[in-house]
Amino acid sequence: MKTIPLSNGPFSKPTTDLGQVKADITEQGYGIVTGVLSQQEIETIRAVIATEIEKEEKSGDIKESYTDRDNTNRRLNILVDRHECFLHLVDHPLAIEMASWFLGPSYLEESFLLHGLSANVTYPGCRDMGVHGDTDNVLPHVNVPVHLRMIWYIDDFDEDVGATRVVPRSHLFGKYPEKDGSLKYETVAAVAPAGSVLIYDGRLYHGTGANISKNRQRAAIISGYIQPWMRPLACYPMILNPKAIATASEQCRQILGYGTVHLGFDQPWRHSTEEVTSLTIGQKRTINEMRAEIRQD
Ligand SMILES: O=C(O)CCC(=O)C(=O)O
Ligand SMILES: [Fe+2]
Repeated sequence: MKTIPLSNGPFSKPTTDLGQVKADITEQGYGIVTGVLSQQEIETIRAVIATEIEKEEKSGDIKESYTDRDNTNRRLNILVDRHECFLHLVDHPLAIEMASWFLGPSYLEESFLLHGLSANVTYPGCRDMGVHGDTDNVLPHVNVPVHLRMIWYIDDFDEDVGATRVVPRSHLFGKYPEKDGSLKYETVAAVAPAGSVLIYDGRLYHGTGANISKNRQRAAIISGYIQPWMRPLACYPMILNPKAIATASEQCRQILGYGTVHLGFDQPWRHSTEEVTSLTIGQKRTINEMRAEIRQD
């Protein structure tokens, strides 16, 4: 088997400097921001994850993921329905700043969309996930950035506990990795303390590391943001409990897909329930403002 060696370093290092993180994402495909979540936020999320996993284990309704090699990890989806702490990650100021920067302006000013929001918890013995690109779920490889990923570290991520592994600069390889195992890629571990966020271009080759620790778990919350003209992994207005987002900001609801510009051609969702339609957001500008933008004469 052929192994593709790492590109020349130095590689992205954890930092609080968002200018540096943006430069790292552009050049290396990923950057790491430290000190984003407070101790309180980390503990709340960790406790909610533990309770939710326990519930699923008791009910026997455990969601397996085809992307993992075995079931020594736990994945949780539909997080927004489970606890409000996850709603705060959707429109967290860091997510808004980075997604706005990465994705640029949107057609008719509709905000970018949430492409996924899930938890991945690995335990000792969990094998690595294998190198992949996240955007290959949604569209053919494109040579522009259209998908920003964020991994929120709920525990300390180090080599032993299976920190996410990345192939620096692979966002520029121009194709996704082979899925037949014929090529192997050297990777580096994105090591950083709990409360940090790994932010990467959806084209970056990466994957969960193997958890070879004796007795430590490693919890991650994984989110993604895409252009509103792309199709997210989930149609949140159809699967979320409207009560769970009753307090969400307008921007948060738009990110979750309640904007009626792209989903409805600016028509109200006339056949949804009143509870759902009351959460939708239409075009924010007047017709004349929009006309003025495209015709100056
Ligand atoms: O948990 C991780 O470290 C990464 C998981 C991942 O890459 C994925 O679920 O696509
Ligand atoms: Fe991934």
